Amino acid sequence: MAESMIPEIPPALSMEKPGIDFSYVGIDAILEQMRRKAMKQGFELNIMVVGQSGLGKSTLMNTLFKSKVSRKSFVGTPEEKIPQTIEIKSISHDIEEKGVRMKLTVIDTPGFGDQINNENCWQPIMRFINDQYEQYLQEEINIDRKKRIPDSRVHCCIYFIPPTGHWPLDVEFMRRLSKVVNIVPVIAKADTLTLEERDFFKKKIREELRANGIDVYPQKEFDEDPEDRMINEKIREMIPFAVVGSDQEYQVNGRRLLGRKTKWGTIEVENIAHCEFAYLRDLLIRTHMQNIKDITSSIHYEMYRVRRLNENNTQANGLSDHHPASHEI
Ligand SMILES: Nc1nc2c(ncn2[C@@H]2O[C@H](COP(=O)(O)OP(=O)(O)OP(=O)(O)O)[C@@H](O)[C@H]2O)c(=O)[nH]1
Ligand SMILES: [Mg+2]
Repeated sequence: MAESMIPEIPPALSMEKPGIDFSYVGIDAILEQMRRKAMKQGFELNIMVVGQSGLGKSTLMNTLFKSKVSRKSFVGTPEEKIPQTIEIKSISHDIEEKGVRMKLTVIDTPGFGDQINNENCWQPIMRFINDQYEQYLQEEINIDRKKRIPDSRVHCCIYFIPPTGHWPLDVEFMRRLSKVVNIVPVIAKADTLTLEERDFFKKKIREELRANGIDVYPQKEFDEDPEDRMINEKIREMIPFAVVGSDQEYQVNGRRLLGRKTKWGTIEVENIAHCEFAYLRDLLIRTHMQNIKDITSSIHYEMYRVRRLNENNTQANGLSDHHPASHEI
């Protein structure tokens, strides 16, 4: 009876196999185990879009869903006009490719800049980001802790800079955001700039980010080794990505592609000769997804957790009666 429960030794592990290499330990088999575990669990990535009103945040979000990332799984009505965003809204798509599952969530936020007083326009967004950390924290400290905590933390925030030049408000917003979340700045509606203007503006923004101590993703201090540094240095030289968004498909030379049709031709959104949307998408989804999530977890979330712990200690010592909101920085 008991014997029948012993699993059969697969041929690869059988000692009787002729010509077996006894010096081979088989540590590399861990890779296959990790791969199987990851395939079973799937991946989650939460991206937020932030910026002034009318810069094309919702459009770019749709571009991402409709681009090569998930064109297969896209179901929707392409002709619908995107309305102005009036509340923070999360939209998720399940994507599957070669057996790997991924849940891509985009958090669309209402643009600011419409109000007469835009002073504290970052508050609802900062609150949302911190609320997700708080939810995760509560799940973590729960005695009946779930085997797998649902992760709604914002892994990355795409910050839209107007092509017409940015406001002091944008600098202040990015400065605050960069302390709690990974931010990737983009120049919105880059089709409205000439190539020279684009290059000049990109350089100017990089200088200004540096001058204001705004550390955007990929942050230099988190480069893991020289190889990492080399790759990330190239990205840092390209930031901010000059993007163009569209949810309309056109037929160009027999190919269907996402683009913006003008009198002079079609701007192909996914063509790197036309704009840098594909670089942004590849950074987020193809090359740096795991790293973006690791930094969220080990740096941004960890900082939030420590802050909350300190708040609790202060309260426990009766030093303050301040409610642990942790919302504002
Ligand atoms: N030229 C150009 N127009 C764009 C681009 N992306 C979006 N638009 C247009 O800009 C307008 C506003 O786009 P939305 O995507 O609604 O902008 P939003 O940032 O979500 O606006 P709010 O929801 O008000 O914050 C629409 O008419 C879009 O067609 C772009 O890359 N280039
Ligand atoms: Mg919108």
